Amino acid sequence: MKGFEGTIQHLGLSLAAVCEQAAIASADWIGHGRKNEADGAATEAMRTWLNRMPMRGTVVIGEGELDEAPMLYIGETLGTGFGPRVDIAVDPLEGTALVADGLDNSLSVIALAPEGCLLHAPDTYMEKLAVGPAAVGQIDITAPLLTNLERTAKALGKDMREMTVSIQNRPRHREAIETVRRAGAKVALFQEGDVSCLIATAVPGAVPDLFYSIGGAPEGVVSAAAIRCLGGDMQGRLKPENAEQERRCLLMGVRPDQPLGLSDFVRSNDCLFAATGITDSLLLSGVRRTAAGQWAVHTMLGIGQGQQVYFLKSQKAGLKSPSPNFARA
Ligand code: VTB
Repeated sequence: MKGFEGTIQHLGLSLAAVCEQAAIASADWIGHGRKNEADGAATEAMRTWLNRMPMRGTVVIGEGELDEAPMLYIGETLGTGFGPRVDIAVDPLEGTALVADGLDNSLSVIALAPEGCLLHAPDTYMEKLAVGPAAVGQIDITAPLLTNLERTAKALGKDMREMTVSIQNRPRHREAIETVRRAGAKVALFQEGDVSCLIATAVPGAVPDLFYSIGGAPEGVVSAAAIRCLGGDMQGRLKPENAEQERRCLLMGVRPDQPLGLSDFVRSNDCLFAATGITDSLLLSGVRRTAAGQWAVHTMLGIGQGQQVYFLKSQKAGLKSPSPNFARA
């Protein structure tokens, strides 16, 4: 943790506000079949509002590399230039296809930690396993899924038939799905958006007891910050698909297949996590227009130090998001 000055907890509420603005900006695009426009609106709003925060931030997980010239590229510096030095991981629109198709489970998400404390994850797949606070220390990504399921059930004091495992509905997970069902437990399949499903394992009252899936590595780091704030547990392993991706893993200092724990993803308790629902999900309600013409938004804010987690319902005027331009369709 080099060059870190001051604490970051006081940035919590403004971080939540950044997510809210990104979610509101993309909400006009729900159901219009235009992934890029929805993503662009969320990204632009997130960047504008992050730049107003009193911090010296660097994007370590973003929308791409500098040479691809996206907004919120890896290495971009953000904030007013005064305040703590922080690493920023963003996913302005988690579930672009969901928003384009008007489906549930999309979020706007950010994680923040002191400089040098967030894993620089390459844009490859990652195998992920997560549980809530009652099963901390019970998961092992190198062990068979069945072992993880049995140990989690024991820690939760649940019968196998009461256990639910959240898994993304993909052919690559066929064996995992069969393993869980053969063991007598339930599988809650989801189509897209592993961040909300993974985090839900650590939220009291939410359905999944265990999360297992191979999904995006950047999403894994963002999710880990939330799990850290919630006091749950998570492990992962990068799953590069070719030699070029393997090279990128090594460049970022992570051996492919090296088991990663919560403190590898987020190397400090002093982290922040914020997510605002765009469409409804297990975690949060989506953005709504109120009768008074305001925006009603639902945001989760996690403050790692002290493991404080808030679910905030706010009403705001919001940025005027650009109306969908159907002429360009
Ligand atoms: C994963 C997951 C994301 O997209 O990246 C997934 O982490 C992509 O999976 O949450 P496929 O390559 O199998 O489509 C999301 O579900 C949504 O961005």
